[in-house]
Amino acid sequence: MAGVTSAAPVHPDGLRLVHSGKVRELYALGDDRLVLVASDRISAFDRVLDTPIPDKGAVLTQLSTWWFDQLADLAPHHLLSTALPPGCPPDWSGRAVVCERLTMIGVECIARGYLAGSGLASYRATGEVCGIRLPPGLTDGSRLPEVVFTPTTKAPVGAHDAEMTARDVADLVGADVARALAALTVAVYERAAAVAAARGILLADTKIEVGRRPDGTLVIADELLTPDSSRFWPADRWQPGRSQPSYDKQFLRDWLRSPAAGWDPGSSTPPPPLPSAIVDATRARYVQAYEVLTGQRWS
Ligand code: PZK
Repeated sequence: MAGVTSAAPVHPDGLRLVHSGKVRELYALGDDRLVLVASDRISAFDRVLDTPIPDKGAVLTQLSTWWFDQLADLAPHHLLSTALPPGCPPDWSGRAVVCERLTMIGVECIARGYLAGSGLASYRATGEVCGIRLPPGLTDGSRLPEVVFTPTTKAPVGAHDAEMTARDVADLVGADVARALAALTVAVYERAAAVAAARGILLADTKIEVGRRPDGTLVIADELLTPDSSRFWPADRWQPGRSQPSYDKQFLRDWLRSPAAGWDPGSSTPPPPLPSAIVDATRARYVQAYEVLTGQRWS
């Protein structure tokens, strides 16, 4: 192709970029498959940081792949292969998967067994989460009397997801699909919570993405049960009434808010570069989540 130049980003043969997220990209592979590529970029306070976290993309991809395998008998999933298709850059190895192209359902499907994050905020404001009334007296980290389905809208980039009631979901996708989504999300939570419990980990909540095949079959897609989509808490340190230590980015957020960072997350200035100690500690948390949950060493 001598003499051909383009301002568009270079993309591998046969692959067309279809979505670019904050930290991941999605390429079409022919008409009915996608390549999902996780980068080492990390986001916090709705910003993508300039400093990458080495191996983050591979750790999350491989943890997610492990979970798809653990849950394979529960429901169909979108994963087809972890082998890198011809033409892909070799540095995608370990952090790209080939998956079935689905029609995605525009609902973030969340199940909660414990109260934290936006669920806690909603409970404190109204006593309810997604229109579900919860008993009085619950606090940060409380176990819920039963697992609840607490869906949210999929907001466009820059906007925030909003709570949906069961009725909202039914109005969007129909009553039958709404019931099936709730049942699937709760079943994924229950199974994953049991797997995690055997490793000494509490699964507080999880968010799954669901798509449909042309025949209507619901299929679990995207990343599954990673620290970016779920709250995992060391069970032996669980203590309702405070924010729980977790395997997520809380550590990074705490540093970004600290005087050491010299940055105001509420400002429009870009976040500062991360010191190597913060990069290393953040990487170690992702690796630890992988190792504790899978029982395998990261290598
Ligand atoms: C799909 N996303 C979110 C992920 C991004 C955006 N199997 C599938 N079929 C059709 N669409 C999707 C999937 C999956 N997974 C996922 N958007 C569409 C997303 C990664 C990067 F930019």
